[in-house]
Amino acid sequence: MQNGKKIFFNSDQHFGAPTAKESKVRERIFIEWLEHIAPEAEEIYLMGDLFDFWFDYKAVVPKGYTLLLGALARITLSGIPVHYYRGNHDMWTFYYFEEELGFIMHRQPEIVLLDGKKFYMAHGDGLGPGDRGYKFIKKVFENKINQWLFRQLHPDWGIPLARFWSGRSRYANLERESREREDGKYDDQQWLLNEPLPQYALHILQQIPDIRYFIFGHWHLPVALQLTDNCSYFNIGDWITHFSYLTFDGSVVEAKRWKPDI
Ligand SMILES: [Mn+2]
Repeated sequence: MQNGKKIFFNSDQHFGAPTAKESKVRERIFIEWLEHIAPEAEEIYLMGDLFDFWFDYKAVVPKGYTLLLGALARITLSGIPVHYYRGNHDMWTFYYFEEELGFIMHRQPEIVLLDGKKFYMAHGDGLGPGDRGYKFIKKVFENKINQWLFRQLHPDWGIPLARFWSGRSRYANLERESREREDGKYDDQQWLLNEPLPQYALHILQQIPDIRYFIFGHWHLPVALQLTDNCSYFNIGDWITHFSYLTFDGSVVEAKRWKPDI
């Protein structure tokens, strides 16, 4: 990497949750992080679910996030490319992030070369075996007619409805995660490897053996697994409880934590 700069990866901030007031605290911490890393950032990859819910209405922007959006726009204006892999909570970003914030949008998993090394990058939702329920709902949410129907709802009704829905899935996930943590599953490498995303990565790796790194968001647990001698797997984690992120300096990917001063 030129002049000792790094590529930064961050994901699953879920801003707006659980309440606007509580989210603001995390937004402030994220802005501090952005400003701290900017001088050494070659590029920034945001791997999805920046917002707990986002919808691009034609003439209305979801209220809030003013300082955050300004800080992100300032980053892209300063010439640092910000890549965005759309998440499942903000799959209804159509133009706003691109046009207003200057993000480079990615809507599908992609293989990219970073400093000559092959990275497989995706938010991670709906990949790997199982989770048929979500895969069905994703089709419903991606349907253009359904999106048009949702747009007809006044945002004062539509946004709280979507937040309620999103909150329910979040609490279900939190409950499952705390059970898995208590059962010690997160210390069990074999258990982690058998989860859908690592299984998906192993499957892709069989077809494309020269991938060096898999980088995913979505699963809100910071995970680092060695898939083979030459290939590593990372879940970034989240910006809710872990404040975790990754850096790549051209030779190694490192998992890090930001120590918020709450
Ligand atoms: Mn998420």
